[in-house]
Amino acid sequence: MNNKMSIIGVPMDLGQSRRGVDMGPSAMRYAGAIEKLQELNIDTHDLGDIPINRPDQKNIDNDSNLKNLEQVIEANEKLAEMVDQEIEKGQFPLVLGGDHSIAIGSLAGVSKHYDNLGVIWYDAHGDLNSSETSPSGNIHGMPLAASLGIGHEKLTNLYGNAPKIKPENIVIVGARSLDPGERELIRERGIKVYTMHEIDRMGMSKVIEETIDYLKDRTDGIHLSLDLDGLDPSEAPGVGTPVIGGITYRESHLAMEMLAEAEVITSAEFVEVNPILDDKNKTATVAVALMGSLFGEKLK
Ligand code: HAR
Ligand code: MN
Ligand code: MN
Ligand code: MN
Repeated sequence: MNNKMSIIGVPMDLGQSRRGVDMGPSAMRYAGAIEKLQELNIDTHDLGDIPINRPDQKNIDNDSNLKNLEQVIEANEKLAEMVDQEIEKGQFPLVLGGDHSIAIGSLAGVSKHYDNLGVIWYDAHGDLNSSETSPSGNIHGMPLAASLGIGHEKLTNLYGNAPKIKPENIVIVGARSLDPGERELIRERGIKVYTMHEIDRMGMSKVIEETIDYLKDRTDGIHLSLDLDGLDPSEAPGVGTPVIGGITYRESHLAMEMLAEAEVITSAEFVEVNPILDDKNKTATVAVALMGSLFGEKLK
């Protein structure tokens, strides 16, 4: 793996409706993210947090029903530019969220550098809604769709023309809460999904083995987008939209170790950590432990 890493914090909570996820980057730093990476001899540069402009009142776009659209766009443009620049300098970008709407910016920036960017979407949700299919108007339920070129034009064409990624280069792991429109899209576009059912039946080891095999040949880089709500709420309670029956810490730990061994991940983000809803910063601590595994703790 690239041994030079840039950390970018995105204290964003405008892509959903529960306050506190904007403190996710602080919570992960407090849980020792930077020290963990430095212990692994990774040359780590913490670039701090991207400034987020808050709307001064409740802010729902009239035409599209999207919440905080302008602010989400503005922050994601800054993030995309930063991620793009860091890769240009030869750095591995590690983005700390913030709600999952920030994946729009991460993927927009990363995708500038790859013709066939792969994406592992580790999440209880598909995040494949558009303004038409979204039950909530929350943009954190839309980043994967937006990156595929589906949804509001200002989101799909953010920092470069749509699409940023191709449906056949995506693997979703851990899904257990998919809206009807998301299911349809998965079927229509042939997106590969390992739901909790497959993880139960096959085991995480086989799931990740297949994921790596599937993505390795067809992609020239792989972005890991890890939503902490992919894990079970008993082990990662500090998330805004918990769904029971999730991935265990041990399974996640194994998944990260296997990705580290395969040396396939070229950029990553850890999102949806909400310390206000957490139990003594447990979820950020889990996130930092998983970063350790992903960035080679076992191999050193
Ligand atoms: N699918 C629902 C929606 O679109 C809930 C999405 C919740 N999303 C996240 N990110 N927490 O995965 O509103
Ligand atoms: Mn340095
Ligand atoms: Mn998500
Ligand atoms: Mn989720």
